[in-house]
Amino acid sequence: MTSDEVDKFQSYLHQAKGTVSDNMIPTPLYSDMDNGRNPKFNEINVYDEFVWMHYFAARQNLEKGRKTQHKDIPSVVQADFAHAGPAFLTWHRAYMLFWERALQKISGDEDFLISYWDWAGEPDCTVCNDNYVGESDKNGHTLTGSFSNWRLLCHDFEELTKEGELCSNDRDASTLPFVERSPGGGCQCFSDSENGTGLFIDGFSQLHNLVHDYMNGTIGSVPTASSDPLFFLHHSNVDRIFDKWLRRHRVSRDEFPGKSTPTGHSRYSYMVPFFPVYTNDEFFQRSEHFGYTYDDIDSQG
Ligand SMILES: [Cu+2]
Repeated sequence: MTSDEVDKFQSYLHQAKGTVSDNMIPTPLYSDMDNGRNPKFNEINVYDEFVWMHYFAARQNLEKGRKTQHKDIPSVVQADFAHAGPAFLTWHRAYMLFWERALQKISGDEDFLISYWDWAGEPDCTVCNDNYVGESDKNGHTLTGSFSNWRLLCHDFEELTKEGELCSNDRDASTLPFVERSPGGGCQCFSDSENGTGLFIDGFSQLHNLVHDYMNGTIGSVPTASSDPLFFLHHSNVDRIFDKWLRRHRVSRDEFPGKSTPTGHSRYSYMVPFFPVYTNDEFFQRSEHFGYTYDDIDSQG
């Protein structure tokens, strides 16, 4: 990134954090709104709206054994619409495009594009400095630089899920923890088991997971990950690799699996919770279809 691009990246993120979104988020679950008769929603800033969407897609949306008032709906599956299945790639692509569009809109800069951090062969988090996304403070794991006072939503998502409650932004912001990161510290990068992050699935998206886990902090746990701005530089690179793969193997959208997938991950599933709605296969196409490309990519990948 040129210094001008870095300045824009930082300043647009701050604008997003300081701009109220046109959308609202629910504070309790639908069932706690008298099944819709007593709607409860909160305003949210544009940045946190995206944090919340990532959390919401990954929470256990349909809990096992959860009672439903509709006897004809026996849904008792746990669903992560965005991870641990083929929709991982398409969901995150849609998410990044929605996010990029949102930043273009609030900044008025229609030419703004998200940059990627190509971590292949990197010795450490080379973008973890004040020019980009801050480094970890010497006194702890919190960040230096312009994101040092950023706080995260949904840090207590586990307790909330156990209680059958939804994470929302209805708490006093000053009580929320700061975004943390400590690259390389406490890394269990070569663990292949479920370790509470929900990121590990044998043989699947391992490189992507290792980067999350290596950062040792907010970005290492799915429901909070995108509170760290590094998330977007990382996922832009994941999208770049996805695009190279689509080109190199001449993959067509018809090849997106239609059966035997986890809930939300089949070809014609709508990606939750985006609106307007899109199916997975619509985003299983080369990036040029969506009007963008990468600087080191050609028709062969
Ligand atoms: Cu994710």
